[in-house]
Amino acid sequence: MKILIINGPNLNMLGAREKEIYGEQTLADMNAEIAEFCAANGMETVFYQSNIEGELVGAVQSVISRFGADGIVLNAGAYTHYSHAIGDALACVKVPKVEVHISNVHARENFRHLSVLADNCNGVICGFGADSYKLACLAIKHILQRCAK
Ligand code: CA2
Repeated sequence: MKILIINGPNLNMLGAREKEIYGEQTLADMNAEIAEFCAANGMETVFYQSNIEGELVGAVQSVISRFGADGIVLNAGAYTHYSHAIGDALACVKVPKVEVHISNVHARENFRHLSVLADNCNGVICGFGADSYKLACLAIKHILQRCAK
């Protein structure tokens, strides 16, 4: 079981600034922690990050053909709040998908309360830092195991 973990714009800057919101870890540190957790829980991981909307659309579309993955954990960053292109891409792929956020978007500015991606995902997890991604991977594992029965 392999999970594709996609990070969107500016998440390559983790650990460099806004540490009070997003924490001290770099993206590489966070990915290593997620990979270790997933391996201990019987999941492989593959990571992708882009600042470009079209590249994120491409990654979602090619979850199976390019990444050979069975599910998607997606932090689309600010695109979460307005990218119907990414929303449409999610609607087209028939693998389990979980939207995640490091911060609790509902405790922040109003524009962060809206997700145009969530209705094309199985669920949303936010506010738990790197643990948001780990919980999302567990959720995908549960969905896939339920479907296999
Ligand atoms: O909380 C999250 O994970 C977000 O998806 C992060 C996005 C934000 O636009 C969403 O509303 C919530 C922003 C990512 C910016 O990441 C930075 C990290 C370090 C330094 C600067 C930006």
